[in-house]
Amino acid sequence: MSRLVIVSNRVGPVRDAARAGGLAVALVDALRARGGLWYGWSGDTNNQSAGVKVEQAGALQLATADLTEDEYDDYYNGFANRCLWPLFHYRIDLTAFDRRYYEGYRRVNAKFASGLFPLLREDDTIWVHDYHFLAFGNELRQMGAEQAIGFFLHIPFPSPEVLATLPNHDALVRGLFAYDVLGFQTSRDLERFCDFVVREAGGHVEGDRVTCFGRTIIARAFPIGIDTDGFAKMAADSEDARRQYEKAVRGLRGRAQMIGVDRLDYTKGLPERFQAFERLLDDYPDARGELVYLQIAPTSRGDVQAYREMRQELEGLSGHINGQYGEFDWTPLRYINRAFARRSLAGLYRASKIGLITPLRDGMNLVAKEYVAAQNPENPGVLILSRFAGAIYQMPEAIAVNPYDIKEVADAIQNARYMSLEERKERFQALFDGLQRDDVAYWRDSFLATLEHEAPMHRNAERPS
Ligand code: ADQ
Repeated sequence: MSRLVIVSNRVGPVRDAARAGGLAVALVDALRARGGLWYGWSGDTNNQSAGVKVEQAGALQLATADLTEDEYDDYYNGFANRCLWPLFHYRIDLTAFDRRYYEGYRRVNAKFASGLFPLLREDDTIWVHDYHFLAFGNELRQMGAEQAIGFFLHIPFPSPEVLATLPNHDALVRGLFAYDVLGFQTSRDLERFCDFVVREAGGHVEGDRVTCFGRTIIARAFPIGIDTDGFAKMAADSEDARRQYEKAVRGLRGRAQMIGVDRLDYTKGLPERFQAFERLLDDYPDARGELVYLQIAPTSRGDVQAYREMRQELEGLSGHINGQYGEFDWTPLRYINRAFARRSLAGLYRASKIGLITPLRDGMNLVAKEYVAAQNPENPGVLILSRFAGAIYQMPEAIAVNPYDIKEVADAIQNARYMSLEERKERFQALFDGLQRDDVAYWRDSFLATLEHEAPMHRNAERPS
């Protein structure tokens, strides 16, 4: 079996199991099983070029490189997080169309590719992740890399009209054709990509073979999953989860809890969610004193302006709701601005009768899946899920809502509060079965099987005999 090389903006966490999410664990498992290399940014900025640092972590190697301050500003904060992230989530209003950012992005993709190139072996399989590295494969090819290279996009692929607002969209899409396999979260993302290729770039599509710019590649949807059995077991059996569960239930004193867990990000629809909760308390007075909404949202990307503004807005809204509706013995909204260990989260999910996950746009959303996996099958909670999260395609038994429609979300919460045990169990079982079938190992293995077994045959067939 060939060596696996994973490329992503951040490496790991590899050693810290409490912090590592299902995705990191699944990738580390694959790297360990076959001996592999994980390559990306060290997380540090440094103006003296230190090159690539390689360290051994058991059976796998970690290779990291620093960014300079300018690279950090232009590539990471600039093009990745102030341009691609908002644009791919349909927030043209927040997108900074600054050519300097794009230049920085190209430079960093090239720098990282030239850092990896000398470490590569002839028969490596290379798997590149996410929007930070759209141009990485093309840079490697320019250096002469002939290995199988796949790419997976964790965020949505936007519609052609939205993507076309980006000045350098043609070069970015052209760069994607350097990969052998492109993976998207949902069939809708895949459709939008194909639409772009056909309408804007004059390419054509036959099944999952997409031809453009003189190359044919495989493009397919590979919806990402979680370690369903592991998460369910952790929620039910781990000491930390149980302790957190018991603490939460004690604190609730017979009240029901509704939970939301998100990175603090404008794509997650948090202000709208707070407003929907307020609307619930307005329209359904029986919820007052009876329901506690716990929102966990640790700060992310705090040095980008839009994130700081949203944080202020949320503090204002939560203060308003608690001031308006709170009683001396009931705080309606608990808004906590920090990350929790995964085990504690599992206990909190299990202690919550409702999971409220209403992003305005989301590639997949793993929190929705974790919430379901953590439930007690004998008395499961209800998932309310945005119709704009990729997860909705795999989780049709959730209550689907339009996160912009505050009244609809308020009604869905009320509906969830009174859902019968029988209906809750039915929905839970269907959701859980789906999560068990399409878990993170399935996602990883199906992507790699396509890259390693289908793409080479297809590349050979393309070569003139
Ligand atoms: P994210 O936007 O980060 O990921 P999501 O999938 O919801 O979104 O969460 C990723 C992980 O972060 C989950 O495992 C979750 O438990 C953890 N997390 C979130 N908030 C936390 C908190 N307060 N404390 C501790 N852990 C927390 C991107 C895309 C998603 C896509 C994933 C994976 O934006 O759409 O699902 O990648 O492909």
